[in-house]
Amino acid sequence: MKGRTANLVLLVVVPLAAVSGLCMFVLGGGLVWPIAFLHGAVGLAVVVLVPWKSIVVRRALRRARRPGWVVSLLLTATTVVALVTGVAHRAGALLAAAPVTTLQLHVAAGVVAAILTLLHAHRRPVRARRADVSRRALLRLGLVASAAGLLEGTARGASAVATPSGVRRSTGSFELTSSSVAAIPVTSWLFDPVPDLGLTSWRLTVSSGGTSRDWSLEDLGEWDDRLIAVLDCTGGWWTEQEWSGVRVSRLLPDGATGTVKVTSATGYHRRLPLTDHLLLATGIGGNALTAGHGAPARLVVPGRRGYHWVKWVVRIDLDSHPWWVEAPLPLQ
Ligand code: HEM
Ligand code: HEM
Ligand SMILES: Nc1nc2c(c(=O)[nH]1)N[C@H]1C(S)=C(S)[C@@H](COP(=O)(O)O)O[C@H]1N2
Ligand SMILES: [Mo]
Repeated sequence: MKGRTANLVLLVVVPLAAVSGLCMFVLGGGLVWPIAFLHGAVGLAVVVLVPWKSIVVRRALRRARRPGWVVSLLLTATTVVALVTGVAHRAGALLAAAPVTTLQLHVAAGVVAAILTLLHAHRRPVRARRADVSRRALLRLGLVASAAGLLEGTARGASAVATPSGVRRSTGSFELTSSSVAAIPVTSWLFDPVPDLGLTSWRLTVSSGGTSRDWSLEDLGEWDDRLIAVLDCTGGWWTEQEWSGVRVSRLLPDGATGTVKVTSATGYHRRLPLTDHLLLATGIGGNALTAGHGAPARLVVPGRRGYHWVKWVVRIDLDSHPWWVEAPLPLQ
């Protein structure tokens, strides 16, 4: 393979790593493992390409510095951070209690690396030629893909041996080492701070079909629905807890269908189909929720990643909009 082919392959590989990584977040569970395998293989393909890419870099370093070298430098740094943190997370270095987990650092570095790859390729354009799709070139590409798949398979095999079964989910998340409620990190998707909500003045507004009703925390105390469900944060950890509160369907007209937009006091919101077994939780593990974990009430969405589990809920709107009218991932 020539240096320019390595550049072209990297142009596909780094953005594809970011896209597949984000797909894992959106899928949330179940059949996520093929995407996880693809993601790991595509990420590790960057390592496989190092010998060829280093020819390009060495050639460039022999020449005078060109505008755009800062982008090249930052791209190299963020790619290395994404690779090291990806492998470290896989090896079990979770850092669940730290201000940022290994995987959060990984995602941040990965997103920036994908953007910088496009910028760098714009600054150092490489045009595809007909010879790039020759039989030999495709054979080499196949070898790179096989080597990457083999690396990912080995990494998976090694972590399956090193990790007791059941600790890792198909999303790649690890179970928190303690199952006590106190050990659950207080997490925000991006920037949401814990709001200061009074328990007695708090009201939940539920609207459907032009009518709306307010519920106080005391009103909701009429029910004690319980649900054991796994909170799986995209920070790379999960925990199974017993959540208590009221099933969302109880607050809606009988036989309601469609989707609900669930809104937090902070403005954070998610839209979910009523076919999900939504619980509006006021308690966890037999105790009232703490402010950090969403008091007075937070959503529990079995089978979906943590970013759907809206905390500090103040509004639920039922309508017939499809669930996908909102961004696939929150922007707040
Ligand atoms: C992980 C991805 C990548 C990393 C870490 C990376 C890193 C680098 C570095 C450090 C240099 C030398 C410094 C410089 O010229 O500014 C360089 C040069 C270069 N890169 Fe990349 N690069 C990546 C992906 C790409 C892609 C996707 C393309 C284009 C499709 C590309 C095309 C080039 C070209 C044409 C040169 C200059 C070669 C020369 O001047 O002879 N690179 N890259
Ligand atoms: C939007 C950005 C990204 C997201 C959301 C993301 C997400 C993830 C997740 C969830 C894992 C754990 C998978 C598992 O344990 O099964 C992971 C691992 C990994 N990621 Fe990413 N990632 C992103 C970007 C990147 C990029 C850009 C690269 C490469 C430059 C990369 C390379 C890796 C590697 C090498 C692993 C470890 C695979 C292994 O050990 O087998 N990721 N990533
Ligand atoms: N309002 C609001 N709710 C939110 C978030 C947020 O940032 N704002 N973060 C979500 C994310 S990413 C996760 S993993 C869970 C974390 O719940 P915990 O803090 O109880 O662990 O809350 C979710 N609910
Ligand atoms: Mo999360």
